[in-house]
Amino acid sequence: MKIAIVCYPTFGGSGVVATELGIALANRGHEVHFVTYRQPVRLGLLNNNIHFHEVHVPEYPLFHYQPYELALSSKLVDTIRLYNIELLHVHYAIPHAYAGYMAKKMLEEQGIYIPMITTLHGTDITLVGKHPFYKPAVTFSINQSDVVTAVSGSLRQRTLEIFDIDGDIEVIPNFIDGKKYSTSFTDCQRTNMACDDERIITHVSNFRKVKRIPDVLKIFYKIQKEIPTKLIMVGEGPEKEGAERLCEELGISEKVIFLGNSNEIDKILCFSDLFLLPSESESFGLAALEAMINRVPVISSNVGGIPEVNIQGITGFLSDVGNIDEMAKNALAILGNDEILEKFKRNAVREAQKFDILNILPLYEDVYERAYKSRLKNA
Ligand code: GMT
Repeated sequence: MKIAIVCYPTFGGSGVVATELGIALANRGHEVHFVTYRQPVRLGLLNNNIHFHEVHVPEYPLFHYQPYELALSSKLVDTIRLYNIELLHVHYAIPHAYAGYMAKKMLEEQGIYIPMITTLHGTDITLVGKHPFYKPAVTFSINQSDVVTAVSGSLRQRTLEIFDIDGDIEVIPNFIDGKKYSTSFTDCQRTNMACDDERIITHVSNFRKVKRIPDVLKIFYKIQKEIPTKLIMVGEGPEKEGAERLCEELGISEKVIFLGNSNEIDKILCFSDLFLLPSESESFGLAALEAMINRVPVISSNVGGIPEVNIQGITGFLSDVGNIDEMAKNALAILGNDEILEKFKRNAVREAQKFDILNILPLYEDVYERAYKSRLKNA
């Protein structure tokens, strides 16, 4: 099939899922065309099956806001026509489903019918999308999509609660490519990061408020008082500066390493003993899943889709948002004993394997098949 994928090309989870999905589809023989404003960060070399089309938004000083949706929908119309694209898959309702709908309508005027699949990822619903300024447009674009998927049962439920949705929403969870990890390195170069007697704790995110970065540091503060530990903070975002200041205030700067954005998350997770994800809301928690497949247990909040990934008492522990004391206590229970830590590590990887792309890709292909049939009906 010839599929156009629209996503955010940045380090955010939705962009990662869209990119990895596109790569997997291309490996299965589909022709995949990414349409976005920059080449997605996880997209490596382009080939016969993977194409990238950049959306340019010409700057015009008269406009206070440059019209990205307009440029995106025009680029979609051109790309779909030029490459005879058969399906459009947009990740993130805002503004991609909206722009996708406009492209679909413009193409219909030219006698071309293109089915649109919209995948909801979380903040497009739970944070931004439900704002009264956006809600009517988000409701409309979801209802106009031929198939709608959400990345967890929890996100599906929240979407149905918040918006007036006409049709069904299918759940297709986030995934990881287990093959990548089964052949991964054995030398984690742990000694570059910590001494032999130190445990390594990791947090990976885009440092937005929703990730509760101060909680990460306060949990770590309590842990390091009890056992020798280092904290690795991976990512960039608005909360980073405040985090560096808080480390100084807490007197833990020497034990916290800020690494910035990284394309080598797996290498970092390879030498990690525990992952912290105390988010305010999280539709799935791809970062937790990536930790788990690398044998890293997770201490997280008990919100959104996280309980569908991090299993209480098995792969880690979940607590109410902001319950720093309990999160630190649970972390110490795992880190304080070699045998317990090993058991949690084994469990983490076993549970993560359930989300292997080999299990998830057929679910997307099934959705594509059904959407494609609707195309034939409408042709
Ligand atoms: O929160 C992020 O890290 C980025 C965000 C995004 O919009 O790209 O991630 C969302 O989508 C991911 C992929 O489906 C989910 O795993 C994350 O849980 C979700 N983030 C939130 O719901 C806050």
